Amino acid sequence: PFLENVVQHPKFLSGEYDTSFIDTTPELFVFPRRKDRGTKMLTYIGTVTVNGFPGIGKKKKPVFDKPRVPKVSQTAPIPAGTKQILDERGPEGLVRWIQEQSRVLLTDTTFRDAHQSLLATRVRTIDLLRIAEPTARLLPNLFSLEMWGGATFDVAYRFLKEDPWDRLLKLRERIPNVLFQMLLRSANAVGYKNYPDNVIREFVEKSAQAGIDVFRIFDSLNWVKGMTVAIDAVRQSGKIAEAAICYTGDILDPNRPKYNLDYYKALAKELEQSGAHILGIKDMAGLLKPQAAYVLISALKETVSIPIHLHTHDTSGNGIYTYAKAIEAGVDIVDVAVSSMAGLTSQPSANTLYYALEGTERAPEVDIYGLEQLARYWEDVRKFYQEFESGMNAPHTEVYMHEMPGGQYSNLQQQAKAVGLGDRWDEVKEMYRRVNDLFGDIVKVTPSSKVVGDMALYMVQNNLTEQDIFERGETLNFPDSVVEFFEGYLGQPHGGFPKELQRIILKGREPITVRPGELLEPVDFEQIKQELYDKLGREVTDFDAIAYALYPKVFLEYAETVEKYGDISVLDTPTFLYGMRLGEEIEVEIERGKTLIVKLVSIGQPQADGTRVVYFELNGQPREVIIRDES
Ligand code: 3PY
Ligand code: ZN
Repeated sequence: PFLENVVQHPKFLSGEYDTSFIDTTPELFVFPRRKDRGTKMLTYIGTVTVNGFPGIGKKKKPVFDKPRVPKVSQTAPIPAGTKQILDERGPEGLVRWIQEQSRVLLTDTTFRDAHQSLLATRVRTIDLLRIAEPTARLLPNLFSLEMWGGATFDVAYRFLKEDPWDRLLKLRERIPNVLFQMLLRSANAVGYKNYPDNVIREFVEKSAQAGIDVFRIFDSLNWVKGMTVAIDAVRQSGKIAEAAICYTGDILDPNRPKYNLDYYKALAKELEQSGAHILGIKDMAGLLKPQAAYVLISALKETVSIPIHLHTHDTSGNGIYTYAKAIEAGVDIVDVAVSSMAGLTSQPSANTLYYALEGTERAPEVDIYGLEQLARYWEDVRKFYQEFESGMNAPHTEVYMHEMPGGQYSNLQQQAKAVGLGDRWDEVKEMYRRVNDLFGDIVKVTPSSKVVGDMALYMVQNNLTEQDIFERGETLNFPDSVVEFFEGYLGQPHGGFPKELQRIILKGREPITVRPGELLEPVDFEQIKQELYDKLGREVTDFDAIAYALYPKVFLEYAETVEKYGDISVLDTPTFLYGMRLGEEIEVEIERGKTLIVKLVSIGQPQADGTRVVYFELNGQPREVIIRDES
């Protein structure tokens, strides 16, 4: 207790006492040394200012306009929405409510897929929180907000150094009225490989408790067997199981019979029988052409009796036309994004769809002025992330050739740059298509799309052709993800694996044909918590334990960063990505009602040991930090 009193004393925490004895006698302390929050934060700002941000490098900080936040009432009650319907009537009641609507319903993906697809998933919690309540007030009639899951989960830890659970909890506080939706990769959870069944159950249970209402569940090979654990877990948690079919190929192309209408009808029926409350059609690359959408939705409406929710990407520029045809065919819900975060590899624009349907029977109930105000905010915030834009600035019909998911495009491009293939991007796209054909024409969506992407990068980097693979495959070291895929650890593709290629890649090892979850040992969460406690020397939450079970290395690196820099999610995005300009002053709200004022005074010359002293003022007091100059 004495030690606790000491270390929690405000003077101790603020560094006013000489605490060097902590360094000299570390054995006295079972917890890590604590630097004060201010110094940690200045160390981060100094580091980014001197060395730049990963993926951006050292760049002069641009001057950005302050984002235009819509002016909404702070006091009027937030209008009720679909969240209240679910809470009051349960999943079946909500499904009946959907079926009673004659208008098309909307899901807004701005908080998840839109930035995953346009900005390499880099949008930070702070920028979501600022617009959260205005969104709740301006768009109370949405069916749902897709705001979590997919790549946002690991990118939060990996690149943004923030906690995705914290994002979920804080958004839930501010948006009490609209259903929260996440993208769940079935047995791959929010990762890139299959996990043990108990990890999936634990993940679903905790996500539901933290605020997720609608789980869009898909399998990257459309393998229903791989989806059942997740569907059952969601049903048990009392939430909405939206089981999705990933759309690939072209049902109207007679030369592409592998994924024809019968294939989709059979899958839809199977998912309905597996317990889906809603059938999702996940057109992750934007391959569903308008006429095909009409044919597909019409056929599925006759095949199943649950609502149908359509998701597409606007890469080709045909998105609104596809939605118009799907809506004509009776689709219940479609996915859109706020206009300034829509189009191209993102979802079609909500604002555009509003005007396309204005005055028709199925026009969505949405306040266009609210949408326009939100669009202004996102127009401003998007600029913060300009370094992560893919460079695509016009419709890209080439997607019908390479079939790359919208959410993968900007990420794979970053990956290509990182391995020195930035100037061979066209070749990578072409190779992506060739790898798909080599693999027997598979569904390409995370993580199967990552397998195709990894193989394409590998082949371009090593100047390999298909022929080389067959002739010299025995001597090649294929990427891990490719080997795992052919081992059967992502499940079984429709029509099976190409046998000869599988033999070459596995170098004689036997693949599995059962559900990987049947072979994987359950994770012992108590043991994980103990392990983490020992490593981190702090209380470990259930959320931490799940994250660690999903990606141990990424989570530990995140925890280390937080230990070093403190909670840097509170920094404004320009400062987080670019550091500070000389003489600049910023305000950082480190907790509600507690603000630090930081000024960058000067940066010292490099010293003999490769460090620089960076001089700040913190709340008017001079502070210096020593930063290693990596340049
Ligand atoms: C994801 O799994 O993250 C996707 O967005 C797939 O489309
Ligand atoms: Zn998508």
